[in-house]
Amino acid sequence: MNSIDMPALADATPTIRHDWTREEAAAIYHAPFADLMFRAQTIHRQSFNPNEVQCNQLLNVKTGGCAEDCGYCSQSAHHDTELPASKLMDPKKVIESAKAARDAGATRYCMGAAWREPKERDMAPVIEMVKGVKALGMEACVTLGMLTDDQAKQLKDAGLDYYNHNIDTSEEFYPNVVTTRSFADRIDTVNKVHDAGIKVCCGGILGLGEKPTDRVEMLRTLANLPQHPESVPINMLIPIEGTPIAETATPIDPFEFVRTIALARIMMPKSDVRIAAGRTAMSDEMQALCFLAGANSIFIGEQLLTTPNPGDSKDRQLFARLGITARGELGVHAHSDV
Ligand code: SAM
Ligand code: DTB
Ligand code: SF4
Repeated sequence: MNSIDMPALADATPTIRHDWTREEAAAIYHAPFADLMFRAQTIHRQSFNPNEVQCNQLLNVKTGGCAEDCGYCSQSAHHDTELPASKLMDPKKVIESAKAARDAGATRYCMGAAWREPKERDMAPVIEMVKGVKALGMEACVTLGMLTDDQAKQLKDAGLDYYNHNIDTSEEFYPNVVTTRSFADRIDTVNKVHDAGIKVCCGGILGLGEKPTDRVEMLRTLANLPQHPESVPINMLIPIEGTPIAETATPIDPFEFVRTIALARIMMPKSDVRIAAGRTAMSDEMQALCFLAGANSIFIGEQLLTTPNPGDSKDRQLFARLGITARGELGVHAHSDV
């Protein structure tokens, strides 16, 4: 392993670049672990309080029956996962759940719908959800599949803060994961979201059977976009029975996961980097290494979209043991009038 350049002291300003080469990104990913962690942690401290973690709560507002064939997903109509499909939730119920999440420490509420793309008639209820979440003082995020420019504008006008749309893996490996859309389709929607003035949440999944190069290239694609996604979720595959990828994939080495987090932090110094799905299968020590590598965001609560998450009491214990606090917590009393 070859050592890599170390950054300037923690009070320096990070350099924001959009011209990372394959070779430099790969050299960082494969550097000796101590060098990689030191570089990532130093860069992390230039922009963030390393003892704060931003907390998000997910809710699946429309479950199952999705027309896309993402090989990892419980909600694709192409796989026999025994997940019952449901209609779009009542916005009032969604807003009630958002209020509970805010009181548990979440500052952002992320609403997911298992759609290839929203239909025009879906926009009004989704907009009502976004406005309701905003009225609680929380940031609002939705993930609805592909968008038109007009739909992106409608969401922006409703006050939407973030749109989640992942590229999941490298362009080269992408056809092994999804065949009903292309990598270029994904980038196209990401660009539309950005052009509408909405912040971009875009990341991927590890443990699909991809190679280290695919992880590096996925992050290099994001880091070389004209603007870095403001939020970068890194999911660890949750194997779902009945999905093709669950049958072939083998669990990722935890150090490879941590290296990916570190590379995201180094190449996108000012973005929030999230340990997204998969924390129920991670040890506390692995999560602590992710935070040291520059992760500064998680999903809280008992449930992700269709699968379990560690839950608040476990996360509270972890935060207490590591001296971490939730960033910008709104609390039960901050908005007692709502
Ligand atoms: N339908 C929307 C879309 O594809 O953009 C939104 C929902 S989709 C479930 C959001 C992301 O969750 C996926 O891009 C993937 O990265 C992650 N994800 C889905 N199923 C997962 C699984 N079984 N394990 C880990 N991550 C998963
Ligand atoms: C993201 O990158 N991960 C979240 C969110 N964005 C929408 C979803 C994780 C889903 C995990 C599998 C499930 O619960 O179905
Ligand atoms: Fe549909 Fe999203 Fe699941 Fe793909 S990841 S099948 S687009 S819900």
